[in-house]
Amino acid sequence: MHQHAHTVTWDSEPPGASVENIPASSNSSRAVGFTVAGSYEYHCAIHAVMTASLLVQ
Ligand SMILES: [Cu+2]
Repeated sequence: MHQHAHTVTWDSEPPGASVENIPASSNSSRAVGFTVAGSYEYHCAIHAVMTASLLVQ
């Protein structure tokens, strides 16, 4: 089986938020609590084309 490692590396977070980056890992899950509303942008540090945003309301 072939597993790819990825990261969650934040590019921007709402003022007051400080969610930690998630280091390279594969086939894993993580529970993250978001307590500050707003838009969070992130990418994978290994694969620059992997970008996403997350809206906390
Ligand atoms: Cu990746």
